[in-house]
Amino acid sequence: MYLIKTIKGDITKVTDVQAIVNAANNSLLGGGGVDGAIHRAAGPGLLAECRTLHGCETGEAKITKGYNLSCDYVIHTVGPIWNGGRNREEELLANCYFNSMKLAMDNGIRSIAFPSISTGVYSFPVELAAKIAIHTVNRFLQDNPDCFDLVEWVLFDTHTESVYESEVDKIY
Ligand code: AR6
Repeated sequence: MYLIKTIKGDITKVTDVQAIVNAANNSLLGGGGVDGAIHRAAGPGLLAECRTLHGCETGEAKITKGYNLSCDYVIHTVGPIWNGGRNREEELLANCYFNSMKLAMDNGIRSIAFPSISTGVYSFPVELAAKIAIHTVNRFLQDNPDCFDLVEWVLFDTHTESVYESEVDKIY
């Protein structure tokens, strides 16, 4: 069986997962927000490996090593920029979660931490993002029940944490 949980905190400080997910941009060459924090904590080796990946399409995911982070891997995914829901943003956000989980599973990763993809600089509404996140991951886990031990969301602020927590409560 697997556990799904939410915690409030800094995803770069998490020590109980094999992979953390980065909310990156199409270049995969770093930025602000959680992306900047992950690159700072991982060190220059991460950027060097990212340069070899030649970017990432929105909704897709790519994997690197974790360098100075305590996790073994970073999965980089690119969330959609919110534009009022007119540009397939919901489907693209679901793709981020599905493709990150698939990439983790294919690499034998059994524990993974996500941030709240797209709800910072990219302005996706938090309530809708949380529903899509929890629903997509829960469905993936139901379809692949023996592949994961732990999926957690590490949320930076109290409001975001309470929104994700209430979505997780709905599935139990
Ligand atoms: N740990 C966990 N969550 C964090 C951390 C952290 N250390 N730092 C910020 N957050 P954002 P996006 C939260 O803007 O909306 C970057 O420049 C933050 O409070 O990081 O997907 C990329 O390069 C928010 O709840 O990601 C892209 O250009 C959530 O992480 C762009 O931002 C996501 O906010 C991506 O925008």
